[in-house]
This record gives sequence, structure tokens and C-alpha cells, in this order.
Amino acid sequence: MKYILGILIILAAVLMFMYWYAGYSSRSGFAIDENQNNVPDSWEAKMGWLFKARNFILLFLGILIGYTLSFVFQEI
Ligand SMILES: [Ca+2]
Repeated sequence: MKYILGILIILAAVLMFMYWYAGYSSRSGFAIDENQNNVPDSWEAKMGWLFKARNFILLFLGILIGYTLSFVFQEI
């Protein structure tokens, strides 16, 4: 379970960095963002679903992390 927890935390960290970087790069203007949604349009073409489902993905990851955490603390 610790292994799964580690993977989930790394995944959440990578996703949050990606969402932050998407906003940062489009706000600062070095990525093209014509529809003004703070996601570079080249990223949206490739993986727009990842940004549309952003809140759901983060909520789901949070629940999974909480669930695995409870197992890890039961093992001690
Ligand atoms: Ca965009």
C-alpha cells in the first residue's frame, strides 16, 4: 500500500505542476492561448480532456490518497 500511496502522491504532484505550468505559460504569453482559458492551445489539442476533467481528477486523486493513507496507518 505504501508503494501505491507513493505513486498516487507523485502523480498528484506531477498533475498539479502541469496545471500550474499550463496557467503560467499561457498567462506569461510564451504559449499561444487564443481561447483565453489559461491552457496552451497546443496542449489542449493533445490532452484537452485532462484539463476539462481537472477538478474531477484532483478530487478523485485526493480521495484515493486519503483511502490509501488510512490503509498505510492501519499497517503500523
Ligand atoms: Ca487555450
